[in-house]
Amino acid sequence: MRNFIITLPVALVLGTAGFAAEMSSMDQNADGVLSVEEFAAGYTNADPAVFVAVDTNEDGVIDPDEYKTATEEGGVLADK
Ligand SMILES: [Ca+2]
Ligand SMILES: [Ca+2]
Repeated sequence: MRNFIITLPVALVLGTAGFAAEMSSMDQNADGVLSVEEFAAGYTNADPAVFVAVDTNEDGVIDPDEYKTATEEGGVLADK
């Protein structure tokens, strides 16, 4: 009897890992969210208004969901 290996969608897995690594590299105090200072250090050319635009629930920090939305296609941080 053969064993069948189910191939995971590799691109999706790698994309998720890349996003998490990128955010954790900016999360200097490792609390899982980006403060305005951490964001500014990671995006030195970003206008302060961009932080406000990314922080959609207006709690003063960028959480992983907000960061992911902002960096996806069409988001404020998406590469055009
Ligand atoms: Ca942080
Ligand atoms: Ca937020």
